Amino acid sequence: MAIPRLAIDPFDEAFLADPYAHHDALRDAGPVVYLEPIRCFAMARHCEVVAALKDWPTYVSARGVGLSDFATEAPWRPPSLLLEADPPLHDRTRGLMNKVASLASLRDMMPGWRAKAEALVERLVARRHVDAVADLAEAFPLSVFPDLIGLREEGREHLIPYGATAFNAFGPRNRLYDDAMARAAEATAWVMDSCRREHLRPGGWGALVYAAADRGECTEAEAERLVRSFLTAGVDTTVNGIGNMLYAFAQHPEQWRKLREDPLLARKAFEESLRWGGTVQTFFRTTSSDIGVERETIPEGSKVLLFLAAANRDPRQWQRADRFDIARSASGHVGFGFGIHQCLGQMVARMEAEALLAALVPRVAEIRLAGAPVRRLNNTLHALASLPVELVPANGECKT
Ligand code: 4IA
Repeated sequence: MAIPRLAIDPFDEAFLADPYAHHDALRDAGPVVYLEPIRCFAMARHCEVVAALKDWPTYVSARGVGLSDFATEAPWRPPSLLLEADPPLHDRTRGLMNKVASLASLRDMMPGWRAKAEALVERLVARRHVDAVADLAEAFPLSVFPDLIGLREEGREHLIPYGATAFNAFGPRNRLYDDAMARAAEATAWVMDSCRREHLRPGGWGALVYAAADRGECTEAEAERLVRSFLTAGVDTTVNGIGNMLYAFAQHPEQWRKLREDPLLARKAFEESLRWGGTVQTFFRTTSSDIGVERETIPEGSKVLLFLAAANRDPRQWQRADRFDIARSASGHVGFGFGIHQCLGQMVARMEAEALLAALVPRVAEIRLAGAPVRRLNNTLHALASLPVELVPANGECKT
C-alpha cells in the first residue's frame, strides 16, 4: 500500500464552506494521505492525529503550524513563544502562562461572568429575534475576556479581525489569506501596542505576565509576545466555539430540551459541541526526521496537516460520530488539541460557555432558527458571520 494521493484542496472555498462533507474521503483513503493541491501530507483519523500531536519531537511546531515553513519563509509576524515553539523554550513559556491562567483566578471571575450573561440574555429574550453571532457569540466573550486580560477599552473592535487574520494566515496564500493580510495593518498594530506593559491594567492576566518578567521568568520582550498569545488565541476561538454550539442547539431542538431537563449537562454539552462542530478545524506540524509509512517515507521537513475536526467525527473512535448528542462522553476529542500544546485557555472557554448556558437554559425554551445562517470562511476556523434566531421565552416551566 502506497500513501494515497488525493486531489482534495482543504483550503478551497467549497471545502471550507462545508468541511464535514469531505472528511469521510480523507479518513477512508488511509491513515496518511498526500494532498496534491497543497503538496503536503495529511492525517484525518483520530488515532493518527492524536499520535502525531503526542509525538512533538517528530512533529514539531517551531517551523510554524501553518502551511508556511518558517525554516524557508519569513513568518508574517514574530513567532508565538507558545504555539510556534518546541521544548525547551515552549515548556518555560507554557509553565509561566499556566500559572497566570490559573483556575483559581478564573473561579473568582465566575459570579461576575454569570451576572453579565444573565443581564445580556434577559435583554435579548425581550427582543426575541436576535443574531446569535453578533448578539451572543461575539457580545459575551467581548464583555468578559478583554477585562480578564486587562486590556485598554479603546480599539477592542480590532480583536476579532485580528484573530481572523491570524487564523487565515495558517493557510495557503489563497484569496482569504490575501484579503486578511490586505486589511491586517491597523488591527495588528493595535494588538501589538496593546500588549505593552503600560497599556495593561493592574490585576489582569497581561500584568501578571509582566510580573513574571519582573521575577526573571522571562524577558520584557517575551512578556509582550506572550500577552499577544492571549489576544490571538482567546477571542475568535471562543466566539466561534459559542456560535457553533448555539447553531448545534438550533439544529437539534431535542438536545436543547434535554439540557433544559438536566442543566448539569451544560459542561458536557459544550464539549460535545466542540467535538461535533469544532472551531479550530486543522493545524500543521513539520517533520523533524524521515518517517516510514506504508513502505514510503515522509521526508524530514515535510508539512503534515492534521484534521482535528475530522478526527473528532471519526467513526473508528465514536459511535454515531455524526450525531450531536450532549449526553455522550466526548472526552478524547481534539477540539482543544492534544499533548504539550493543548489549549492553555480551555478553562476560559468552558467558563464562558457555561456562564452563557446557565443564563440561557432557564430563560429560553427553544433556540429557533429564524433565517439562513451565514458562514464566515476562514483557513483554520469553522466560523459564522451571522445566525438569525428566535429566542423562544420559557414560561418558568424549567426546573432551575
Ligand atoms: C498564539 C491554536 C490557536 C488557538 C492559537 C493561536 C495563536 C496562539 C496560540 C494558539 O499566538 O500563541
